[in-house]
Amino acid sequence: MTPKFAPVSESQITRAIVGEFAKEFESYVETDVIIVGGGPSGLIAGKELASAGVEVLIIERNNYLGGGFWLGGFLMNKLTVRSPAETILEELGVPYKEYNKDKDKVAGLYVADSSHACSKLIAATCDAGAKILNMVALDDVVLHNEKVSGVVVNWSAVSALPKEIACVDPVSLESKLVIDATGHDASVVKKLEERGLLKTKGQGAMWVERSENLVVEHTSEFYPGLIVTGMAVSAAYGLPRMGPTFGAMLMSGKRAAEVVIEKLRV
Ligand code: 48F
Repeated sequence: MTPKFAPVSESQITRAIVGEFAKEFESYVETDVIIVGGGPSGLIAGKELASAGVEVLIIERNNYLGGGFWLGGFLMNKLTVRSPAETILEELGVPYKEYNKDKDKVAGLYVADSSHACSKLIAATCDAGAKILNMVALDDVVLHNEKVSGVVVNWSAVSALPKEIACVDPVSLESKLVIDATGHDASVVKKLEERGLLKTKGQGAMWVERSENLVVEHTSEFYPGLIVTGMAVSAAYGLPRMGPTFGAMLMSGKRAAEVVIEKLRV
């Protein structure tokens, strides 16, 4: 049988979008935590925080969430994690298998379908209650008394245009804490470096065996009010890169959420 759709007009659809967006946006103009970057580390930090009852807004410059998690590497949609990070795939309900250890004499290397893993992670973050503002790019930080207290943002489309064509002032969103989850760019950290407030070391060369532990260990408050997670940790502290394996991204996101929860308690 052909379905009979509800009788709704064009203007009612527009009002529903504008009204609901404006209401939600207004409620997140001041929030507990803003996460800049919706890749694996930012998403899992958002999921953990929202599950713990923290108000959290994720800002993502693309229209899609997931960052580098959509592909394992080299345009191939199989991703890897090293033990013990398969426990997070388990938690998310992502099917995975141990890589052929007999042939390659390797133990504790797991492979999953990246589309499946990324969709499950996005869904878990949204289900937990994190709010998403996509197509929005970081323009600057809000800095009060030498503490990061929010972000300045603009629509990605505006940020991408030359200033002489799109001379549009951004807006500010305030939060108790900000997480830089922008990956290799460490975009939030760089805004502080541009002002001479800190010095980053820049990402080190590839060394997977060292990098994953170091990234999780160094997930911390890098500047008052600003926590770094994922590859932003590597860029901030000058740690080796790890290439196409994602265990440390997931574990660093969880660690970032723990750091935030400890700080919010104080
Ligand atoms: O790059 P990305 O996936 O960062 P991550 O969570 O994970 C890194 C891995 O994907 C991989 C790796 C290790 O496995 O080397 O690269 O650290 O996700 C970063 C997200 O931040 C967004 C960007 O579009 C992406 O979705 N982003 C970056 N800069 C900005 C931003 C910005 N200025 N404003 C808003 N979003």
